[in-house]
Amino acid sequence: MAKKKLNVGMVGYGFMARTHSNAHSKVGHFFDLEYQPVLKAVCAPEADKTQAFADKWGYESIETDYRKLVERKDIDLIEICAPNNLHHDIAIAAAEAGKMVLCEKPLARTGAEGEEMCKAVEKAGVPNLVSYNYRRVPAVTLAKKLIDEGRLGKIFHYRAVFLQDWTISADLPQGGQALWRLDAAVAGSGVTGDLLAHCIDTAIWLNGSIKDVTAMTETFIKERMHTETGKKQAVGIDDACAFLAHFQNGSLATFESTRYARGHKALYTFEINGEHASIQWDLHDLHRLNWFDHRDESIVRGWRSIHVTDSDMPYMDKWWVPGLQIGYEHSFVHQIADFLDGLAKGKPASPTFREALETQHVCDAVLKSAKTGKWEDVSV
Ligand code: SOE
Repeated sequence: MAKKKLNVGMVGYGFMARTHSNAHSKVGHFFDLEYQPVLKAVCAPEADKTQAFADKWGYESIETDYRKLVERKDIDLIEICAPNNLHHDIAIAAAEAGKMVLCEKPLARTGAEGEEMCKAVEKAGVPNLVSYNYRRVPAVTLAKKLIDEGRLGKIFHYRAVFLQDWTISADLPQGGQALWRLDAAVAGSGVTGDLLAHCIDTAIWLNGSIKDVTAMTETFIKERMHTETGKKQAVGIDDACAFLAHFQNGSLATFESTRYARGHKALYTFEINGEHASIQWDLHDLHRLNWFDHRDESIVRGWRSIHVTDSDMPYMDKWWVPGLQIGYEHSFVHQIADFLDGLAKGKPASPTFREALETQHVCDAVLKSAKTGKWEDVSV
């Protein structure tokens, strides 16, 4: 049967636009879906770079103004892979033009911006999704299944870290195309919105809502040259952040993130300890889930490392044969597959803008607590 076409208008041509474009190109080869994405247009202000991206990934056309892109009749889905300060305006313009919206994480710079974006997509009634890709790493999806089946019993502890080391040099400028993540005006925050947002999204998905937090942040390099002004400017982002939290279900959490952990490029790990069992996951070994079950007979009890590749594991029947693992980029393929499947079934994929707003509220409470030095409730 001929597939329905879903015409994609991509905003951005950076790292995330590559992950999303790759996912669109691959999804139809591996998943049987009613919809097939068509790479219609890519949009960014720099025409030459945008054209080069279009040529490389097979986009049919380019735009240099997102307002023109969202008005185009031949576009169904606007995908926002632009810096965080643009998410709000592009998402609202897209929703008002009746387009579906897929937005890279974090949803917005603040909860207030995110709330306006939620209202816009809800008023327009357009399908929407925020890209928290790690949920769709099969081992993480398996963790969700094990928890939902009650195999861990009552959850006591949730522990997450996301460690990097790429901003240690004081010579690194802030701002501009490659380094906007260091510019608070553009990014909204530092590691809190960029890295902890991933940890928080996974945590809420696996273990439910977070009630309150107490946090500390640090900016180790206080001034950096700004790429756009050429001047030294105060650094407004958090280079490191650690916080404690209570979940609504009574469990306790610790979260830590930094871009100053020498030796770590993207060490995202979480561990969950329940009454009967514990699980551990590590992005550097993303196809494995570690599992300890106290109910095992004592002489064989111990941590086991589940190689998540068999065809009865989440998403794995779509790929190779048991024993052959997949990687980071596949989480984006799974994301678009779930989004397209949700469209066909009229059942939205998660997290929608509204669901992802919860992560934004936790980030706001974390940054507030780092300033007040007090426990802060998470807004609902
Ligand atoms: C930052 O270096 C970054 O690219 C994040 O922006 C991504 O969301 C994360 O998945 C990897 O690290």
